[in-house]
Amino acid sequence: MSKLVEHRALWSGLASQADNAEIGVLGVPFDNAVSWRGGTRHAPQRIRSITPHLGLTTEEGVLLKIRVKDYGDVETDLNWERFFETTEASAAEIIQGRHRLAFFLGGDHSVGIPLFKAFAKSFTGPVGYIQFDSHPDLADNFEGHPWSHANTARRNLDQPNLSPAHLAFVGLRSFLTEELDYYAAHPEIGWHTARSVYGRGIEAVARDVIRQIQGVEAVYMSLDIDGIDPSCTPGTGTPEHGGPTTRECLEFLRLIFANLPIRAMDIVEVSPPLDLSDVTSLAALKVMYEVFGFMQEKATQ
Ligand SMILES: [Mn+2]
Repeated sequence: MSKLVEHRALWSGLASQADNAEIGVLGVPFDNAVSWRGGTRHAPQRIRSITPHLGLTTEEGVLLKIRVKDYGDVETDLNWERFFETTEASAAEIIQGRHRLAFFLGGDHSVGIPLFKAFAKSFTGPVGYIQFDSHPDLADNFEGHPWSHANTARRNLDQPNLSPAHLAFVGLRSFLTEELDYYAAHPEIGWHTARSVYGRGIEAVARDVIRQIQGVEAVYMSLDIDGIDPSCTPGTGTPEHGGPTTRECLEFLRLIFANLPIRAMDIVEVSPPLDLSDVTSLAALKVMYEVFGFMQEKATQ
């Protein structure tokens, strides 16, 4: 096989069937929980379809050698509750497997509920949860549902080993009154608005998050693509202007991965039908490949 052809494979040729591959990937193609515009169920396949066209290096020129075991997608199911149960069970297997990092691709943000549930149950000690998002998703009920994509962080707090003191948000700029009330009652939550990122710089914010989330066994990192400014990631159902750039998101993740025990990450709310020239799927992939590089760096330390 010539060098040129080697790259033209899933995950740029990093795909592996090894049970101890460093990264385990699972797609969760579900968008029944969106409040407005959907399409995120197409994201896992769209994102995978681009990977054969990408090179094998990080932005710093590190050649990626890490192995990626792709478990495919959770099978769709018209029964929402059963779908969440299947998602939780599939995620648990990956988190409890021999991978260093479980990587989940949504789907709307509601899929984060069963994913985090599987995560929290996989550890006996306290866990941390970081959400890079324009919205805090702290509503107890949204449009009559406790499981919508506006309830994710609130449902995650139902897990006994996640406390508000180990929950941090970055990029916030859109709120429900109920969410502001919840934060007022729980000021120990890390609450970093988009404006604070702009004013203080992403590094200062990342350092705060690292300082806050200490003493936990493992951390789950959730990236809602609408946390990034829609000038970078327009293909999403509820874009919010005035957010951090993809650059700032990458700088944030670089520090977080270097300093916290991140064991799972998701990217949610990418909607290929609402996208332009695949730039949003490409942003998700940029983030993934850089994260692969961070994990590779950690492995060699
Ligand atoms: Mn959001």
